[in-house]
Amino acid sequence: MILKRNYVAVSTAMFMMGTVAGFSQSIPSLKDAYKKDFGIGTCLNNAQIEERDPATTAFIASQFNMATPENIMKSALLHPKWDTYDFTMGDKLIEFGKKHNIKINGHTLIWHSQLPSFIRGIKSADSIRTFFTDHIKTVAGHYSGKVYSWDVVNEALNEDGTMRKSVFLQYLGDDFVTEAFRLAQQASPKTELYYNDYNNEQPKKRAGCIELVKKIKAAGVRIDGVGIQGHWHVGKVPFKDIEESILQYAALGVKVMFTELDIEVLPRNFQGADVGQRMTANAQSNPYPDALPDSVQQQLASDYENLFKLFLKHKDKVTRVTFWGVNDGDSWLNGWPIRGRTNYPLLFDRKNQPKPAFDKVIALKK
Ligand code: 9MR
Repeated sequence: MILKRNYVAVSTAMFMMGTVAGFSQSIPSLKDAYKKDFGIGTCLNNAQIEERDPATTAFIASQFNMATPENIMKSALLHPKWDTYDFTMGDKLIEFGKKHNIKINGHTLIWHSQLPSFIRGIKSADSIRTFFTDHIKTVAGHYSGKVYSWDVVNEALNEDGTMRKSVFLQYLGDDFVTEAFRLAQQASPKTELYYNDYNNEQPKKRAGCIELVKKIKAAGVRIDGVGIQGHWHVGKVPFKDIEESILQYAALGVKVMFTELDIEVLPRNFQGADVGQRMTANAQSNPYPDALPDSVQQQLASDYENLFKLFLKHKDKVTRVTFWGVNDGDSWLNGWPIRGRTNYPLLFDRKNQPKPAFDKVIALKK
């Protein structure tokens, strides 16, 4: 499979012929360009894991050396009933990784969202503890030696750095984070273990995150890294906070990674990735249904360029950069916080063609 950059040629007929149209030039590989610096990852959805489109599979294998399941390893999907686990899709992902030389980051063992529906009926601490313990032991045990790493706990913090009021906090108290790492370590001793959150480059949330890491370590439990999700906004990427966070997390002796990178280009009145938050559509909420205006495209390119400059500056501390989607068409941001928008947050367009942002990121390595 030869991966080519397409230059749209003269006639619509030729355009319709896709890769045959016009002339073409090879697309450089992100993972190869950055192979001495840090891993380059993407999240993967069901169609991609099942290799429904061979060209997409080849494209993924050419660009990425790490992957995170976008949804299939969340507890609602892996653990649909109290005593039933379904590893079908997760096992397919493991095979995908082996076949294409892609390391898998399990996502995620303990998260307040996308929980199995039976959790809502549970009203006792004992039962929540049984669920929590069995889930981690069974899932981390099943994938022990198969996944490279786990996001053990996801999004346990509020914006002010306090602990989020989740079902786990409510019934198990704030030691649940340490306990999750302890159980994961027992079930999967050779797997790297991470805490993952959004906005944890912001000073208050970062302070809470630092306390969590210290607490886990003080209990003699292993934590290998902190994931900063990196759901940012065009023209407003918080470079200073990001750099400060890389330094402060690394000073704790943990790896730092950017785990769900995308840059929002559409109007939104809040920052972050709280899936519970929604906005109402209005006449201005989907301003670019056909194409991204050049000025925004250039700002996006410059933001990505500056981000990767920063990642490279701290490549001794940053171990992975994972995009939350292969191309703009895959991104969850087309459906959140308003459904049915046309978003452009990634490096590849809807046809897997490189955008100016990709060219800037590659140019840093030339
Ligand atoms: O991209 C995921 C989307 O398909 C799901 O509908 C959503 C549901 O909760 O989760 C999205 O992924 C989230 C990730 O697992 C954790 N951080 C925030 C991500 C974006 O919401």
